[in-house]
Amino acid sequence: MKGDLQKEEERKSIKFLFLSDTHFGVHYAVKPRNMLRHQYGKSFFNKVEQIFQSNIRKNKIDFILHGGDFFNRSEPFPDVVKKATSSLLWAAKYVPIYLIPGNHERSKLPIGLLEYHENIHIFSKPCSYLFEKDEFRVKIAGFPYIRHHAQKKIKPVVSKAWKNEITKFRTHPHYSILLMHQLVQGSRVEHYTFNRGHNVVKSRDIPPYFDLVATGHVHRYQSLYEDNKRIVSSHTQHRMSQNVPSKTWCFISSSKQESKSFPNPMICYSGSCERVSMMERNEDKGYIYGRIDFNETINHQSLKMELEFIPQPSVIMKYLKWDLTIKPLEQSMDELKFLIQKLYTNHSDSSLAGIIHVSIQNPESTQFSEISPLVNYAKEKGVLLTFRWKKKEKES
Ligand SMILES: [Mn+2]
Repeated sequence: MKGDLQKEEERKSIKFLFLSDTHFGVHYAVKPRNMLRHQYGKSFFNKVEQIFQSNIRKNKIDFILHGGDFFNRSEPFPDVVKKATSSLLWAAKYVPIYLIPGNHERSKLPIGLLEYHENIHIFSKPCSYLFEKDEFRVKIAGFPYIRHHAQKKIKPVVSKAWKNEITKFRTHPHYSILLMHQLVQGSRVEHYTFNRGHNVVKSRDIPPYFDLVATGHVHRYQSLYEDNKRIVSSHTQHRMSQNVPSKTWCFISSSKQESKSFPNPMICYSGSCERVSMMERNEDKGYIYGRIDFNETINHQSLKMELEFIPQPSVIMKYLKWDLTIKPLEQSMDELKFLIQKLYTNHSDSSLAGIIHVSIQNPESTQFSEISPLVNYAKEKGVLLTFRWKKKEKES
């Protein structure tokens, strides 16, 4: 009987994809000499194409956020622009895309007339756009990469982005996202935390009227927030939900759920979609899938948001250090051959089986001719192998 009187309100949702640092054109040669490196470069395009397709077709997302460094260079080759924009154009047929020009684009995005596409929104100046569905309004504010003194400039730039509304807002938004491409204090890469510097932005300088900050620049996925004056960065917690009215976040892992509440917005780095350099060899790569849930009447108390980092298969990278004063060359070469064979066997298709970089310390009299047969052997097995000689350090 009660069910008849109290009609259950229908739950609705807005779903989005957040990705960043696609670095189109990196390791990609227009006239390739090394086919393995070229394959590696090509995989950046294929990966994003797949992410777009599965999220638009299967997940039925409503919009896409790109956190910058779309291209690897400020003046990409026409071939690179063509390949990258064809994915972008395909996605823009279905959903709006919001993009930040990053540092690699020198804060400007060279996509020509695409800038005028009705579904492609580039933050070439600090401004905000409105996304609306089922009367639910999401405000997306953003600004191009601040090249110098970001720490000092961030406050006025963010407030300008918030006020400069490109799409006119009739009333207040229900959810607000800040999209940017900056270093935030406390963000981490392996063995390093960004803490000080005129370009390191403080999270407390981002106003609490934002519910979420989606940022690019740091290539490692992580969620960042200030908890009791301590900055926490986590790259292992992949799922979290936000109770929007109470500003409480719940981190969900298979074994436990942990709730935290903090006044300033959570800062999220999706990281790069593929390993751009050796430095990223131990990082998970992927993108973020977000979902905002609300009631039919859009009652603020019922607002919930869920974020999930979705790891993607990425190229296997190995970094080796050879100190020939410790281990003889022959033994190191045998071990390397074994590793190449292992990568080859574990690999399922005909694409790149892995990348190995060897740094040779104290090479003494070792010549490249001694190790060059290994380069060819690796090539046959689909492994991209590179060497670097490190001269003996001067004794002080
Ligand atoms: Mn980048």
